Amino acid sequence: MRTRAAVALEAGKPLEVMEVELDGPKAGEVLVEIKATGLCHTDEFTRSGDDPEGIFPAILGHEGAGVVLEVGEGVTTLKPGDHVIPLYTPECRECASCLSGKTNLCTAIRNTQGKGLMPDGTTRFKMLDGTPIHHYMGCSTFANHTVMPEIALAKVREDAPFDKICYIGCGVTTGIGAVINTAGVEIGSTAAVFGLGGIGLNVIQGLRMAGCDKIIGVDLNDDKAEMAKKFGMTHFVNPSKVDNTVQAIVDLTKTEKDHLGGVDYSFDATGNVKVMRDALECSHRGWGVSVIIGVAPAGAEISTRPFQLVTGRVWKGTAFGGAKGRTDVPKFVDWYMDGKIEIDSMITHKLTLDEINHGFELMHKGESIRAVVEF
Ligand code: NAD
Ligand code: AHE
Ligand code: ZN
Repeated sequence: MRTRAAVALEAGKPLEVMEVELDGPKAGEVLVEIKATGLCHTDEFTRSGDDPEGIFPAILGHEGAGVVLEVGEGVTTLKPGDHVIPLYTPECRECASCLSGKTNLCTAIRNTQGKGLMPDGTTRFKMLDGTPIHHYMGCSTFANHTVMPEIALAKVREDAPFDKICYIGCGVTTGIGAVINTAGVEIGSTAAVFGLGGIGLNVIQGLRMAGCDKIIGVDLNDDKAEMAKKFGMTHFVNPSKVDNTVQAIVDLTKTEKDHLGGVDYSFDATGNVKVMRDALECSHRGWGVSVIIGVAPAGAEISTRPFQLVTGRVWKGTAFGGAKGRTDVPKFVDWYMDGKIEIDSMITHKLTLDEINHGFELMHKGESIRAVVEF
């Protein structure tokens, strides 16, 4: 079939919206009509050329929602008409990782996914001249139609609006999941969140749900503070306006009984390795846990004095908020529909596919939280 997609032809170039050819689903695969997709900073990271796994030409996008149109041979858990959210972290329920009970990082198809291919090692997308186009994160939601493995689709309720629940495909689940699954934040904790964008705001929302007492937001952009306050931020630090960001956070958490200070939990949602260091070092001696969410460019490395860890701080990372997609994503959709989590106000811009590059401009200018393309 033919469909319309925004294609990343080369690193660093704007996406080009065009008609592409899409082959139907093979065994174990599903054809999905994408109804809406969010623009996550990770799409921009890959588009820009910073991603060591970036392959071009590719159809980016991994934060979508849509409807099943057709299923391939052997597909048993989905049928045409089902509403689905694509999962860049699939859940096969059979691999060693899924069975371990210790991680959400299903390994069933990670190898081919990282090469921009379907599990059989081929691509379903091509240009009208026959040039193959790579898949991205196993999703390619910047296309009106895509083909995905059955294990990489979460079936969700049919009354949930696509233009909101697409955000659960990455940002919402990553942020809230980082708090609940990865950090395991307890009631009464203190926390610092670095980067108050589409991910950081959901970390803040998760911290409020977990019953955090003090939630310190950190961002270079003062304009991000207003929205963060609405989601539960209690204090704001702009690193460009203080001498020492770590000290500023430590000072905010000192009490009469605790002269040391430091947050119980910190989260990096910037992808900047210097910020990751600050996030670790502002966490409390003896028990502070710092969670890396941000994705850093090729070649970037984190560093700190080992003494920071010797003295009890723990450095962790999280992908998709530690969520098991087919199991957890439908629950996130229920939480949204039941009013337990807020999404609508974070979707600051709605675009058509033709306007997708404007969405990346808004991200760069710091003017959007989430821009969503509706098909
Ligand atoms: P975003 O662009 O919406 O937000 C980033 C925020 O960080 C912005 O508000 C920006 O002003 C702020 N910022 C940038 N540099 C800063 C600095 N030095 N100090 C303080 N604040 C700074 O991006 P997003 O969509 O929220 O994504 C955030 C990061 O999370 C990206 O690196 C993205 O790739 C990553 N991510 C990771 C996962 C995962 O599963 N681990 C999932 C989604 C996104
Ligand atoms: N390709 C990059 C790494 C990108 C990365 O870490 N991706 C996250 C999800 S970001 C979603 O917005 C992830 O899920 N990682 C686990 C995995 O298996 O990719 C690189 O540096 O090579
Ligand atoms: Zn993402």
